[in-house]
This record gives sequence, structure tokens and C-alpha cells, in this order.
Amino acid sequence: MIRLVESFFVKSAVEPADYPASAYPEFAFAGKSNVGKSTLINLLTNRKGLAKTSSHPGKTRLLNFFLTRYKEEPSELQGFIQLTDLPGYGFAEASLSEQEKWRKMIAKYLEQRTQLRAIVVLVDIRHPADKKDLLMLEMLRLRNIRHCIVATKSDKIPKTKIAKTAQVLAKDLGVDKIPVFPVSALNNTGFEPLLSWIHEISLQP
Ligand SMILES: Nc1nc2c(ncn2[C@@H]2O[C@H](COP(=O)(O)OP(=O)(O)OP(=O)(O)O)[C@@H](O)[C@H]2O)c(=O)[nH]1
Ligand SMILES: [Mg+2]
Repeated sequence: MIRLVESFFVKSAVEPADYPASAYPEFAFAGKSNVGKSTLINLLTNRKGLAKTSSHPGKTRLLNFFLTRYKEEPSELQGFIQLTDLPGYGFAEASLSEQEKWRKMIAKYLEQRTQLRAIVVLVDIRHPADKKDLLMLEMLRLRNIRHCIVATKSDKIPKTKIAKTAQVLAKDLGVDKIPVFPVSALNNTGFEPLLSWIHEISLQP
């Protein structure tokens, strides 16, 4: 298990030339607007307000880079990883030109961020597989970028249905071979397996 003990906002950027230079293993959070990406970063880092959240979709419009120091438990060994909050896609009110700008921003990031180790793709556990998510997953498969699914807002469905719903969602998303982690920010549940997955990948060359 790891715990993220100290986390900083480094900077926002759009163009690769402006990305922070630090080369620690990086993990980025992608998904539709309002799915809970920024909330998840705050929970993982234990820092309410580190990533700006909102009940209105379309809050995060740039790539936001965070640096975080972790401690392994029980060994107390320390290390650094980077987290990137990506702007949400599928924002209904965004203009076509804004959506195109988003697509380019994400595509460049996926192509050029050499320290990127994996993408955490968030989906709302209540929603059926969406075309935009399928496109995102297809893009990751084509580029050979490792990824997992986080099914957010699991507090919105009965506890007894969480495992089954996540399983059905994985099947509909066509991702039966990658991990699916149901989480609830409201109840603060489900994060440990995700942190272990991130840690394990960060240690690989
Ligand atoms: N009930 C519940 N609400 C959640 C959960 N996670 C996030 N939310 C709420 O969902 C809303 C959107 O959360 P954000 O973290 O801002 O979503 P985002 O994916 O960063 O959205 P964009 O920046 O627009 O792409 C906020 O009102 C959060 O409080 C959860 O696990 N359970
Ligand atoms: Mg956000």
C-alpha cells in the first residue's frame, strides 16, 4: 500500500513545450466532464481543493499537473509520482471548436508525454458505456498506453449491486482484461486497489 503524503499543484499547460520537465512516473485522469476526475485527485492526495471541482460540467479546461510524494506502508520507503488532471470530454455545452481543441490537447499529451505510465479512465457507474469513452479506450489501445477503469459515484447505487454493475460496465466497454475499480468519493471507498495499481506500475521500468 502507498499513501500520498504531500502533493503540490505544479502548473497548467496546453502545449507540450509548457509541460513541467520533471520526469517522475506520471498518471493521468481522463473521462467525461463531471465524472469526478478532480474529486478523485483530491481524495487520493488527501487534499480537498487541490484540484478544482464543480457540480457543473466543464470545470477543468487545461492540463493540470500535480507532483506528489508517497510513502510505502509499512516500509516507509518514499518516492514521487506525478498526476495529471485532464479536461473532461463530452461537455454538452462546449462548442465544436472547443471540443476539437480538447481532442488535440489530449492527443498531443498522449503522444508526447514520455513519462506517462498509465491513464486512469473514469466512468460514472450509473451510466451505460458511452461512445466518447469507447473512443478514448480505442485511442489508448492503439497507442499501447496502459490503462484502468475507475467507476465513480458508487454511492449512487445499492452496495449489493456495485460489483455486478462494474462487471457489466467493463464488458460493455470491451475491457475485460484490465482492472475496473469502483470508488465513492462520498463514502471514501475503493481507493486502495487503485493506489496499489498505480504504485506497482510506477515501480516498473
Ligand atoms: N455522490 C458522489 N459525487 C461525486 C463523486 N465524485 C465526484 N462527485 C461530484 O461530481 C461533481 C463533479 O466532480 P469533478 O471532480 O469536478 O468532475 P470532473 O470530472 O473533474 O469534471 P470536469 O472538470 O468538468 O471534467 C462534483 O459535484 C463532485 O462532488 C462520488 O464518488 N460520489
Ligand atoms: Mg475537473
